Amino acid sequence: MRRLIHIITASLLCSILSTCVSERDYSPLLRAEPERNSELTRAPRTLRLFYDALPDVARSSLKLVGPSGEHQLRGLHTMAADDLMIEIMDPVTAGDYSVEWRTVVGDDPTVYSGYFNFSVRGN
Ligand SMILES: [Cu+2]
Repeated sequence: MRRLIHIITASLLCSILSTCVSERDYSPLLRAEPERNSELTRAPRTLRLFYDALPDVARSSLKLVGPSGEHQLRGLHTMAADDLMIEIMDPVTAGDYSVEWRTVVGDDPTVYSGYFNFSVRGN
């Protein structure tokens, strides 16, 4: 009996681990504005991220970090196009930026997170 429990536990653990491994590369993020790894000539006023299902705004967050630190963002919402959108409050100057996101989409209870970069070119 003890041995059987051990086998069941071991196989359960394996299936949990393999699920983790296979889902590690998966990201619900499809595209973004500004685009991932893009080089912009005009400073963005908003961030908009598109996912493969409707994000739960209450369980989502966005963060913008630039050369002068973390930017103040306002009004996280969805336009109901499987997106998250937020307004950038303070000026976006030339430099490298990273967008950090965290969200729950559709019926999937998993909290996904990730980040991407873009840069703004000075004149
Ligand atoms: Cu909007």
